[in-house]
Amino acid sequence: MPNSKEYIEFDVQYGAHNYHPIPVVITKAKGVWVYDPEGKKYLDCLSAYSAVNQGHLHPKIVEALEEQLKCVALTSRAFHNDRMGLFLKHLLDICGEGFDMALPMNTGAEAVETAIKMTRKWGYEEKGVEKDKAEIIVCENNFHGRTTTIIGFSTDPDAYTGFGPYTPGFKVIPYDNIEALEKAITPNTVGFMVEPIQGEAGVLIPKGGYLKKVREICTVNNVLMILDEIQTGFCRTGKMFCHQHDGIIPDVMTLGKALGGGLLPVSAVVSRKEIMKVFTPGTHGSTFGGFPLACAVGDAALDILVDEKLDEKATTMGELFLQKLKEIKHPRIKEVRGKGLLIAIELTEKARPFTQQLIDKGILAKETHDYAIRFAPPLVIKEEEILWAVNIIKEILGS
Ligand code: IF1
Repeated sequence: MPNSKEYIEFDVQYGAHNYHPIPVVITKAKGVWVYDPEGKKYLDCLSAYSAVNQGHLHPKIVEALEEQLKCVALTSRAFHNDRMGLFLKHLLDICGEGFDMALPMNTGAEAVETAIKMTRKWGYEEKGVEKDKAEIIVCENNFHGRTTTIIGFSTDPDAYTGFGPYTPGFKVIPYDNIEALEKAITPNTVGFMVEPIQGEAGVLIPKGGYLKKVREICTVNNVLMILDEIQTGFCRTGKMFCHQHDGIIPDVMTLGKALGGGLLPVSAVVSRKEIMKVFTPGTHGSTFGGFPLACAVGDAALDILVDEKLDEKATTMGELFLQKLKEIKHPRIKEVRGKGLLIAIELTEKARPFTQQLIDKGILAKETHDYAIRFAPPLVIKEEEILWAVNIIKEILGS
């Protein structure tokens, strides 16, 4: 059996170098713990970027997958299947008021692309914007995926350099800046797409009331408010969806990651019929979108969030984690911030060495943009596991 070093060599030799992974090889996982080939265990504080909110290999989600495998896995949308419609109803029921139609896709980026296409077509057919003049506003330091259109409106040079020419029709404004949004809106603006908390940017939380004001401005200007909850959704921030902290309802939501229960890529766009009706047969699709296996896993993934009250757990465990981290007064810590179990420590120095020290002591966390380290464990984490992690962080910072 190869060892970690050899597995890494295989990756380097045969895989494109589009990542610089932390030098840990994961060969087994269960709940909040992952294991390397040498048997070392780590507390997973990344959760595959919030795609494992329910914990690794949750038995009920695995069982749902195994049961569906006895029936049918993939039909394509050329035909109906007995899982998709009921799964989408389940998802819409969980999304609550303001959402009565969904379009299933696979990755988050596909959901974002779907939302962009829907918003543009709605702009032309319903708002009356002149053909090919639709504008969508996005924010600096956004992360919405890696397709050519999406990276075209990224402000991260690593994400966009060398991939031009870019898709036109996007405006970039500062995050958490209402005046900038008001100024950027023109008669051709069809949508404003924003993350309720900017995850990749380092867990940037807007000032209170930001989303409420965005909602008002979008309503007054007949601009679709598109919230990308691919990372903040499904209980990560202590509510089923992050925007619920602000008591507002967006026009469109993109969803993904934890919708797949840590097993499969399952994403979706949710909105209202009068917007989603712009999609007519043949105008959009994908081979796997809404396939029975994904719907079975998605149903179970949603059930776990509700049955295990993972919104409440993310709230209580997140408050504990945040409070304990804030108590660590240390010159190397510039700021500790977070909502629910989406937490970041911003250091006064480069974070990668700190990340390595965490790994040496059995905590898998990842730095984001040099100085911040994100802590986003599965929402099933227990109090004693959080306290164990905090003690290790204290040990390292104390050193
Ligand atoms: C990578 C970041 C996180 C997302 C939001 C859409 C997508 C993502 C808010 C696209 C995906 C992933 C992608 C992965 C690393 C990770 C990431 F660092 F890239 F930015 F989580 F913060 N909207 N985020 O966070 O979903 O197509 O990946 O399913 O590309 O390196 P996807």
